[in-house]
Amino acid sequence: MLIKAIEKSLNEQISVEANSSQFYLAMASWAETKGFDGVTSFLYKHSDEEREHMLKLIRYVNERGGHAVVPELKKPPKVFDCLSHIFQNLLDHEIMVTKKINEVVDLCLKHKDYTTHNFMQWYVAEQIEEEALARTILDKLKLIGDDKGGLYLFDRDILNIKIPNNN
Ligand code: OFO
Repeated sequence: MLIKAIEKSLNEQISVEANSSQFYLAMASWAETKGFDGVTSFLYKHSDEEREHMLKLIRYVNERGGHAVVPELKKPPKVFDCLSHIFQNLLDHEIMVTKKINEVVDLCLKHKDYTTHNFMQWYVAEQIEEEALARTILDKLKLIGDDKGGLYLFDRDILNIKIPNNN
């Protein structure tokens, strides 16, 4: 059985994951309108992964006797300046997500909920990889700058990058 404080913080995390999915969906839609096919497909997949993260939490909360709440979604931005802007946003967002996950983990320790603590380790590991991937992509984009040929190749090569999924 989940204690109320843990249930509340897991429900907040459900909202974070749902809004991550929504944010990346908006990025994917922008990239699609600009003809970046590789980036579009990467971001649609990333958005799907975040929805999976949300679902995993929903199932866990309900299995442990709590009630997972399907959250309201914030309206994400419609327009982005460029690909670097997208991936800087993505990295900043993932850093915020990591902070939120760490808060859940802290609370688990405070309340000695070792089962949820164990469950959350999947998210802790996932965040390390997601942040590292976003940093690698941003570094590549910084090297490319405004070079159109470089951006074309980047858009093609990103199709080969696997989004972390510790399943
Ligand atoms: Fe990348 O955020 Fe989910 O956990």
